[in-house]
Amino acid sequence: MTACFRFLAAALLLPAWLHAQPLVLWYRQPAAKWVEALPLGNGRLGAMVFGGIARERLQLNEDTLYAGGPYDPANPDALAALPEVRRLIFAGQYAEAQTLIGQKMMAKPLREMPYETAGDLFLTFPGAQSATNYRRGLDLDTAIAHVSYTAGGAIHSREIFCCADPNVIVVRLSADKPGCVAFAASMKTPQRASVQSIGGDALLMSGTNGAAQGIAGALRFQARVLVKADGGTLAAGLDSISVTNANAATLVISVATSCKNYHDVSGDPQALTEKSIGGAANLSIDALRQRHVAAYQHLFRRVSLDLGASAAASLPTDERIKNFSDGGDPALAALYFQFGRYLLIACSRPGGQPANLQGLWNESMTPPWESKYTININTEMNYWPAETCNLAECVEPLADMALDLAQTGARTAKVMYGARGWVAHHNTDLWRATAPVDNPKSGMWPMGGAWLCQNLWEHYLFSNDSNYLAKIYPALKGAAQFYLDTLVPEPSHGWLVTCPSVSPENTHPGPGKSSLCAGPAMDMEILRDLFAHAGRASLVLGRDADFRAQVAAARARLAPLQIGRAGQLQEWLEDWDMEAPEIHHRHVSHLYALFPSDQIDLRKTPELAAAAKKSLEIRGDQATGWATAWRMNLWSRLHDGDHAFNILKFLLSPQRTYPDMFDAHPPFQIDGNFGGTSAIAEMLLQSQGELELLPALPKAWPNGSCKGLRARGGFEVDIEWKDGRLAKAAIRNSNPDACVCRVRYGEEHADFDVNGHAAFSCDGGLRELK
Ligand code: FUC
Repeated sequence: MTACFRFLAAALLLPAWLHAQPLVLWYRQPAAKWVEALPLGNGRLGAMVFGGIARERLQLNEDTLYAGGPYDPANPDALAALPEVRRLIFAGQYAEAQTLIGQKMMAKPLREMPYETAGDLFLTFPGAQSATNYRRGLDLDTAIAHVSYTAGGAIHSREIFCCADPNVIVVRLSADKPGCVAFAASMKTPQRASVQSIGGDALLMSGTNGAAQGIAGALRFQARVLVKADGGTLAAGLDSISVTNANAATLVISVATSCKNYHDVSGDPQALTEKSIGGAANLSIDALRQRHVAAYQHLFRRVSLDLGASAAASLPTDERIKNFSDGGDPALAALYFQFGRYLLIACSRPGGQPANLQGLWNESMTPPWESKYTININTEMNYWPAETCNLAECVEPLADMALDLAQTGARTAKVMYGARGWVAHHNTDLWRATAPVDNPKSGMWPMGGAWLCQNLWEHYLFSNDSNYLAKIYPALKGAAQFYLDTLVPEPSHGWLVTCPSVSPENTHPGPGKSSLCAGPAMDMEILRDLFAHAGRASLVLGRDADFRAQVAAARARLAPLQIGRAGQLQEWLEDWDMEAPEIHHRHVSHLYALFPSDQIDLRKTPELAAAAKKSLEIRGDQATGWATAWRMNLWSRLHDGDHAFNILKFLLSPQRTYPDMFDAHPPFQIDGNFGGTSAIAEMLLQSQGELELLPALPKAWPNGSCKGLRARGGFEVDIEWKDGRLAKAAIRNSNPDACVCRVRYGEEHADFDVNGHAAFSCDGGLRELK
């Protein structure tokens, strides 16, 4: 056989779904590990699809299935200890402060509730031990996972998708010859639950969640699987359903808990699962697929990205990840970018929970860091790509969570600090716990809620939606009020600072090997944003003039950004950076001002930008998954595309990306995916003030195009570039109030009146195309 003929033969055997290649993750073998399985989700339900030949495993999640029940962990001893803790910190007795915080100020219980798996659906295929032409994959354009292979003389196909309405996971099994579909379906779970078959064609799992950290389980849950066969025989066992000699079969899966919200667990999982299954039962597979694809593509297809193609793109995804750092596969970076968008659509949609540390995919009862919300970076990073990558709707669950935290955090503010407003520390969970957890070194950070407010503000900047602003205003105002009541003047300059606090998780070299301190740079940066945004919101909404004056006055007294003796941006009030025990620490908290905030800017604050660059150089490029992705965003803001691309080579290598493209902290944590997606968008378009085209285009992507990225002010942008230079751009305006847009490309800039739509060319000057 000639090579060409072999190629053609192989191409002819390819299943149809594999032809949509630029947007397909695919593999030549089933998943052997969980991080090889492919994720599906509709914002509430999730499934990891393994694609086994003799046995398919669908690991299932529902985004409210956490341990425990409503609880309030605020420690009433904290308030009395607070003055002494502050005195110790200002006296430099950090270790003593840490001990006292450990005794008096930490949450009870000390850890939050874990997010847990619902269990597994297994499909066993009798006699199907070996197969040829095996392929499995995930088509990002349709959000459908596929498995296909030849066995027993027939080509077998599996299609799995997670439909938003009705809220179900759908599995379709078919073969190219009649009567060849045979399998047995069963379920298993580590939860306190039982499984039985019901009605002759369905499985029902019912159970209750468990206790954790002494907090009793308060949730009931159910999972249902309806099996429909086309031809053949359907038979029910005690806890299984089998199908033999069918032409095809469809399984519809629903999971629900009794969680209505963080303080109400009176929901009815039976009614919910029956309703979802009922909504799907009478729809044909084609109708279900059509509904799913239409709803998904409404979000996904807003953005396209072409960074160039090469022969490497025809390899399976796991092999491409191994080779990416060689530099010859720009299309893998585009796939990674779109995978991040896919994941956000799959794990964060209106009405559901926000994306947690693992999005919504977790196979364990005791996952790393409880797979909940770490709000000293990770949850915020999850939403970095939402606005720029045109998925603004996906932010809604985050805004809803912040509004919940404003409720629970009001009690924590009062009980622990005697303050108005609300506060959340470095973690939260389904039950919206807000007190400091784990240990003082990481937990005693009263800024988690304030940082979330920055994400919320971004949503306003991209939309200019004043109804939305009115909705989030109580959260902005309450967060600001907390700091008006709790900031204290530091003894040397009288600057207003947080105390006690930490620069997230980084030990400083002051006495006592502690991270406890007053007024770390990040806190000051977050507060500069919060006070500005809360003040601006009150102005736009025409409310609370006194409050506006108060936040402006407090803002002016915050400790300033300082440049240290190595030319670096100081992480703490003291010039400690160069003696810090972990000089390459993963968190780059003080660089918040450069990204995600815009307080440091290459053009507007060049000295501070140079200091931030110095800090970044000192920290180094390689860290945990999310920390690597943060560095990539930062280098993009410094307009160094080649540096950002070099970091991507590490992020998109097997060291930081699993075969299914999930980010490796390690272990799996989804923030790195979202941070990486955001960074690629930042390389192509930025909009802090001006709408800047290709601010950090690396040499590795000389030709390409993107469509549908979004800029602050409500603009949508298409860009085309050739030989490393901008060729053409088009800007659409979805906000009729803001028509004039300042566009920048390198040193050139021009103002355009974008009334609806404008297109530009750039061949030695930004010019409008009439
Ligand atoms: C923060 C990080 C860790 C990890 C955890 C979930 O504490 O410092 O690296 O990502 O969150």
